[in-house]
Amino acid sequence: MSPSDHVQAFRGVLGGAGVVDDPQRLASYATDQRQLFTGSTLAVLKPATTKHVAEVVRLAARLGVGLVPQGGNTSYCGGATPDDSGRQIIVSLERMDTIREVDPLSMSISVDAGAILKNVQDAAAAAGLLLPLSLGAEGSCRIGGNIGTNAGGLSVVRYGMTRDLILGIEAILPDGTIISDMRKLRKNNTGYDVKQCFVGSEGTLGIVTGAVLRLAPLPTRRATAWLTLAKDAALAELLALVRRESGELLTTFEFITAQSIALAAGAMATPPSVGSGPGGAVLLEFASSSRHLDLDSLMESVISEAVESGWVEDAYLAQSLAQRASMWELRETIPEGEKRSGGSVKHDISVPLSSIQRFLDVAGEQVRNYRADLELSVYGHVGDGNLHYNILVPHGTDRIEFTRLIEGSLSLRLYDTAAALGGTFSAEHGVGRFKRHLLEKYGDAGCIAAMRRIKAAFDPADIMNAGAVVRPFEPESIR
Ligand code: FAD
Ligand code: 2HG
Ligand code: ZN
Repeated sequence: MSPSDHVQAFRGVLGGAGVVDDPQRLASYATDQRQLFTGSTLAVLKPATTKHVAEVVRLAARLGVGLVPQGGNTSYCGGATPDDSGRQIIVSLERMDTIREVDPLSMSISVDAGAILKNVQDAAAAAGLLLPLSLGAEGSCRIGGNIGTNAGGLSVVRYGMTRDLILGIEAILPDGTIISDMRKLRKNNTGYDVKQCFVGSEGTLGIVTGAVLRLAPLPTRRATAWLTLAKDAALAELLALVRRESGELLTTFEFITAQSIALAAGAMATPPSVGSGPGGAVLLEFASSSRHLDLDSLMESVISEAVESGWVEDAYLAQSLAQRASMWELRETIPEGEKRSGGSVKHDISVPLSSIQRFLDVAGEQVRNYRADLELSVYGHVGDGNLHYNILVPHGTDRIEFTRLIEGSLSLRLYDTAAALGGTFSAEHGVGRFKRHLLEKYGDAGCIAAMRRIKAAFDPADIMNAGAVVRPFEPESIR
């Protein structure tokens, strides 16, 4: 069968509306979000139901065609992008975006995997509940992609990552078998936790078509503060202080350096009312659904203790929703600010909290030694030990060439430092196609062997997102 016969066969399953093969429309689907790589796809398949997905997968298995699941295509490591072989087809879940059910008493929401994260948050909020997953791409990323990458975001310090929010799953295995475990149970110790296999698997084990997510009480009160830090402020110690005093009320502790603040401010329509201290800044938020807690006065007490410690120079407590929104916008606009400045080489590292300062010191020296004029944009979810340690592309330099150069040299030194401190080269963005060699270099050999066995057990014919995360399956390598 020729490639165009393949497309025709999929059209037979999905109808005309379910298959896009106009080359002009394919380009954006076949290019990763950071525009580092464009793969090749014969078509984009857009199933509208779970049954459709199962039929597509069965047909692909029969024809020997590879599939690449795609949600919002906002991920950072090329996991949603096909390779350049021309033998893979993208399956976009964008037509499967129904909110199936909100159950306020079970505190759960059941959705199609193509539902946009923001729409799921809104549906939960309409029922007085919170979907505690929040990230800058929430207006376009989709639940299947969040599950695929085990997305983190801006409130992990309190609620955990996507993995912590999954109660049930519906998914199609690479032979077309439907897993239909959309239960809302918190407790269900009945063998292997199959749904968790899909979390963070980046489309390599099957296609997620639905999920049940855990909800939390919707905060009715928030206290949001912007702390400007003194030079050499002890970040981990400051976080420990805040944690000790605020306990479970702490939802956000985001660290931002002056350079990142300047980049974001430059990309905002209205200039922010807050800025940086010599040691950067922290966006801090407490939230509660209780009407009886006085979060503002708790925040004020925590801040004054932090100021006394000498780590915090100044603090601004948001006095209105508009002020809070402006602080959040400043944080969330950093990736856009980097893009507008010409782009950056990203390092999504994580180290134990006790080693954050050491990482910053050693990495700073490594960058200076490599090339003294390089500029950094460093920020991140320090509450989770996660730093975005990004190196700005110098003005007038080709972004792709610079990225290749840095990733083959300086990046490895930075990852070595993170690894030596017990950290990782990818805290939240995954492995995808771009970081597979890093998993091979830094991953535990036993874990990688286990991953290959899991991949081979789920997908012996290597249909699902071949080439992402782990090396293509070689039978002898798993014996
Ligand atoms: P895609 O990019 O479409 O896919 C991601 C992976 O999941 C791919 O490997 C794909 O094959 C697989 N996949 C997609 N759908 C399915 C499915 N239905 N079944 C099986 N596999 C599937 N990430 C964070 O963790 N924290 C952040 O704070 C954060 N902030 C961001 C801010 C911005 C501005 C941007 C652009 C991105 C940010 N990201 C962040 C990265 C990204 O938004 C997340 O990784 C998100 O979870 C990806 O969702 P998506 O729908 O776009 O997935
Ligand atoms: C964030 O935290 C995202 O804003 C994006 O994870 C990080 O662009 C980046 O480096
Ligand atoms: Zn992040």
